[in-house]
Amino acid sequence: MQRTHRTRAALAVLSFLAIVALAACGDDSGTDDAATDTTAAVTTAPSTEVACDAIEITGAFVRLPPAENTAVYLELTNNGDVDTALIGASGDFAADFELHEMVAVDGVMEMTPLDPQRIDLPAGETVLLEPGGLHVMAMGLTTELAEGDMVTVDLELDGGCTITVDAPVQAVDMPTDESGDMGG
Ligand SMILES: [Cu+2]
Repeated sequence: MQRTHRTRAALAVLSFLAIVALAACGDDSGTDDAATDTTAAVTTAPSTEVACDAIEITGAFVRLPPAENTAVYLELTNNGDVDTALIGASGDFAADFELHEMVAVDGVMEMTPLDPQRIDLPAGETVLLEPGGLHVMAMGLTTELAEGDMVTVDLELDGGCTITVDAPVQAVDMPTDESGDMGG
């Protein structure tokens, strides 16, 4: 599945390049602006697809909910050569999802929504969402979750594609309080 997708993307890139090459050959009458626009449009679409395809997600899990909110943790690796970002999440087990980070407020670590809602995934790098750090907050659970249950989380990447991951519910020893008592 993955491979087919990737192959198709590669073919798309190749055919786009072929079209650009043909256009370039036939275009010697000095319409430079038009040629530049075509090239820009062509490179945008395939590279976005490649960026999403290159994201590898490992170790996803959901914290055993202590309250009506919980957090999703995972590791994202960008195996591609295009920078991208995690810009949102969704799922059917909670009403709202937000990207959160932990920050020190008067010497106490508190979680806060990222502003903007964006976790950069630079090409070739791995970004860890872990207890005490970045996490996907799931607020207003719509399902009672027990240890060992599996939930599905859709991760939205910059460029408009979504990666779906299965995450088991696990009890977590928290280094800090992320119990969701943040008034929202
Ligand atoms: Cu949070």
